[in-house]
Amino acid sequence: MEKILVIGANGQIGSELVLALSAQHGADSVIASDIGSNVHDAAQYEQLDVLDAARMEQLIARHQVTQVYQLAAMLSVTSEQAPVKAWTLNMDGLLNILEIARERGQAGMPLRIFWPSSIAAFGPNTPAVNTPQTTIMDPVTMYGISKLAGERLCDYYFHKFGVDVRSIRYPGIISYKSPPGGGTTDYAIAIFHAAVQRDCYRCYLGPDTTLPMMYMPDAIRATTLLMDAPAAQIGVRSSYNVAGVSFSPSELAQAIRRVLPQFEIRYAPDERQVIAASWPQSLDDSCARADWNWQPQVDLEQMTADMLKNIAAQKAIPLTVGTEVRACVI
Ligand code: AKB
Repeated sequence: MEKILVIGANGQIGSELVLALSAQHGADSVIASDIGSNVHDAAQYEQLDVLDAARMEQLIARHQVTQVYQLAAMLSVTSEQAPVKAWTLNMDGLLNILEIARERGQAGMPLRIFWPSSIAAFGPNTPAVNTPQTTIMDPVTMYGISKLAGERLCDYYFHKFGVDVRSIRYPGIISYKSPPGGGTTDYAIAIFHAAVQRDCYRCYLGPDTTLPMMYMPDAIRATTLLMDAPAAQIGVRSSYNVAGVSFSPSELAQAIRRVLPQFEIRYAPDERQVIAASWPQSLDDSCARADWNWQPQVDLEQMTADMLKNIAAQKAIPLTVGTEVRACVI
């Protein structure tokens, strides 16, 4: 029986991953952990600071953990505000779990590790359209630099010590259950909240800034598909490109307008535009497709309809066509 530890379980991806893993393996098999309290009422919860390697090791031993999803990290925008803190958290958090996996593997108690990389690991000299799996990587943000270094660490621990570590370069993840925190792609969630509240949306990226994105159900499926694949099928030990949908703010606004024709958007690009401009527009994910049968299922129209419906239900606001929008102040 698998025993699964999710570190960073209070975050946008972690909170939904705990639910999906509990449905798949049973709630008894999943231990949620984060630095704070059990905000999502996980059935089993342990407080854990990812920088506390001794406690991490103790929890893994006590629960006889076989798989760890190490999701605790600072995202692109918050990392630019505190680069040294971001480097420490993002790198030491990963290194702690890789070292524990190395030691346990040598003692005959192997751990399977998942660690998220990001499209931020690419940079301005990376081919932006249909970005290949293996290509130039010259990230210009501290977040991206930590992701690229993390990918190299994962590859190193697999080849040098046989640690079964697996990773995905997540695009921007769109979801409605838990808010994202401090990312450049967060506009693509905030826009739906504005649309439902009948607010005009002030977008901090320019209208044509195309970025790779993915709806949360696809992101969770990609993650568990990769972790469930036999080790022999995992040909990439740094991190896999996975593609969902690519769109720009103006294309997303048009998709929202097909449901709510009154929706309005204005553009006021800020420093996040520089980050977004250094990232790919779309990804070639043929390696993930070939190695572990990855296929996205949700397109822009389906995602838009589902986001609007669920956010409207959460806020108890009816999705009414033609309702007046508050004036745009820019
Ligand atoms: C961010 O915007 O920082 C993240 C990411 C693309 O990794 N969503």
